[in-house]
Amino acid sequence: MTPANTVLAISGGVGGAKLALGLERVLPAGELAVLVNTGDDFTHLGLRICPDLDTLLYTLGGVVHTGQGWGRADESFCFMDELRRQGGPDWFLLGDRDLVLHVERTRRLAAGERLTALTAEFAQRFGVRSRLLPMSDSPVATLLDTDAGELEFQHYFVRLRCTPAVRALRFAGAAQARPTEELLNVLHSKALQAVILCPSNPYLSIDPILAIPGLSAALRASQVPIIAVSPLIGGRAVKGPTAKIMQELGVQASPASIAAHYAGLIDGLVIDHADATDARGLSVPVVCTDTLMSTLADRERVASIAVEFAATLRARAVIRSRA
Ligand code: FO1
Repeated sequence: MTPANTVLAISGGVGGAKLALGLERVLPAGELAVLVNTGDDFTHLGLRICPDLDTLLYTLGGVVHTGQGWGRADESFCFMDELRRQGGPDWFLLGDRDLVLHVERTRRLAAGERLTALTAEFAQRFGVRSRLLPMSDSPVATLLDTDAGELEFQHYFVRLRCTPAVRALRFAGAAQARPTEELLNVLHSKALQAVILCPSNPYLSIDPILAIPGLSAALRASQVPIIAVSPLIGGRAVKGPTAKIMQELGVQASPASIAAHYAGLIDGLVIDHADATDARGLSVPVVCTDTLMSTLADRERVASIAVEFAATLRARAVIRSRA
């Protein structure tokens, strides 16, 4: 059953998790569901690793390394030290505690369990009050066509530190992937009040989700406001390669480009004051605020603004005709 007044946040990793935490704290308990990108997932050292799901688990579970925004706060690296000593691949850091999730997930997936079901169980064990919903139970892989050849996401993002220039992206497996029953129940529920696209990278983190046909269609058919929080501040990304990728794809890093990217999907856009002058004449209603989420108070404030914005659009019945 979908609890009354559910808000669905759509998130990638670090940036999205910050807003998701704010939303969890300003909404009544149990009223947040988070739809999470799994296009970053990969198999490494024989382990199935789901970085964005784990970032959400750790952030909402209160155990995240706050400086990094991913991984665990109270972590040790005996496994990595030994792996390095044995000449194993050491470019992707796996902490000893973090490793447990990857080992357990790999074992349980191999035994036939669904990613959604085991994520729900992990979330419960971490004391997470919100529902974490992977975008699909079947694997989807974000692949980047770059000037260094085609790269799997983590090789581009972590091993090569986003240095290669991106020419195009594709999401292998997305066309065959199906949204889960749990996610469709939320999207079809009368209890759903709003959908909030977190300030995650539209190309790397949100597009893989929208590439799943049944999911994109269900979102577009929903009769609740869909708003996005822009990942840009003054034409730059707070963290990560959003602005760099936009430039490489020949798109100006501006609110207008974010609105155009989500055209036909969103009903409103939250942008930073620093981008206010670039926001004139946008095709959707805009709310300007300070979107930098350094502190917990910032996260709660941006979350409240997003929830109130969606409520205003709902009251005014501003639901765009979605393509
Ligand atoms: N990000 C890094 O920049 N370096 C790492 O070594 C690294 C390891 C890692 C291990 C587990 C995990 O769940 C996430 C990890 N991340 C690491 C973060 C992650 O790969 C990216 O931030 C996301 O995929 C982008 O959202």
